[in-house]
Amino acid sequence: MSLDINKIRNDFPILRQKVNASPLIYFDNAATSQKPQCVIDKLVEYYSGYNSNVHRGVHFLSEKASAEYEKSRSKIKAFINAKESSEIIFVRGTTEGINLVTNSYVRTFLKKGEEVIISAMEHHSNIVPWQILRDNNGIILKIIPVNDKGELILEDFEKLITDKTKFVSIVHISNSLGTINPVKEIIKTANKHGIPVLIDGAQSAPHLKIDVQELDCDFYAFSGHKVFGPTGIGVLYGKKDFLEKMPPYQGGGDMIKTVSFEKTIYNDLPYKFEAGTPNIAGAIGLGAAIDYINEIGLDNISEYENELLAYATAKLSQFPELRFIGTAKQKASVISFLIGDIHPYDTGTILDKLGIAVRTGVHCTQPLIDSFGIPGTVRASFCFYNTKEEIDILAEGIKKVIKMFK
Ligand code: 7TS
Repeated sequence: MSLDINKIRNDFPILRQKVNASPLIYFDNAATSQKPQCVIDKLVEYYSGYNSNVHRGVHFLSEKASAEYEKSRSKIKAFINAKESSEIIFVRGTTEGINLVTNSYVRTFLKKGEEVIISAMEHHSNIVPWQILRDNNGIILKIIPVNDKGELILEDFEKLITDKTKFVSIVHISNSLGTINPVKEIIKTANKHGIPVLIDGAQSAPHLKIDVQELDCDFYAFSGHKVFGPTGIGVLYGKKDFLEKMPPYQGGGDMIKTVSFEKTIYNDLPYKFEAGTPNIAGAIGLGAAIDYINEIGLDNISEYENELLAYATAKLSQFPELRFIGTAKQKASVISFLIGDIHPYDTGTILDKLGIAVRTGVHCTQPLIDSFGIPGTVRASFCFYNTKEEIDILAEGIKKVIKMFK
């Protein structure tokens, strides 16, 4: 099936505007994606129709809000094919999902001197929480290296595993290079050694069909705002067996059954991990975003985005001055590049003058970018509402940048 891109673009009001007198070309989808009207409408519907706290009132509005909130949880369960809705924890985003696991599971069950493996292409949110544990609890952090194409060196992964290795946490798709990691293989290897695995799905949930049971990962985290939903909402999936034995991450309302000064009984899953009033509007909006993705179909989305990636790669290859950073065999629709020795910030600023939004810098993956010996990259990340015509305009922009700096 080919997508009706004009119809799709019409669903995104933000795309109709001009920036610096040119039609907006939004190529910063890896940072956050734009929101379709149905998601915006759902937020307005909640706030204007049934704004109320969840799981508390017997009154009409609270029951309606609670039902919609839980309906979203069921949609997310189906979206990633979790076994049960209670395995879906609402969090702020990928960052909070990872911090929940490090603070609850790892802090409780790993002892000083035990090892955690991450990779050299992690986002800071899958590095720093582990470093905090290393510095406070004495765990040891080991890093899977990356080759010069931006692929994980898998042979080294097995070599890093010892009988002290107790956790693996890996990014599914690199936000700065677009590399799609062979996470299924990594999970299989780790499981063979009885090691739990967390997958950072921030960049995979918007682009690939995810089946957590098929992957057999123990945890999977993603952000609502990258899957066309609101900001401030995200998901941590965890296998029930793990979540059951983990202590709460935060204490407060809703995560308890009974409280006395002597003893508190915690609530059942998933509420044990949802202390306080949650982002109700965000969760309900995320449900609408998932309906929208399902309507288009993730297989159709992946197919079209692969077409955009191939087109852009061919188009930008015409410039001998342009150097691609990240040339993995398996790639998602992200192109990171440098033009000669022009600073990425300068390229980004000139492209912005033409209405083209790209991200420049280290993309919260400083160790990875440092390993290439560069100050940063210009990153164009594509999504299903982008077009080949927009990529042509990017190529024209790059031509201008080259001319200006000659
Ligand atoms: N992991 C990956 C792979 C990411 O790309 C990001 C955000 C995060 C974790 C953190 O997600 P958050 O929603 O909790 O902030 N990545 C980017 C980016 O590439 N540009 O801006 C944010």
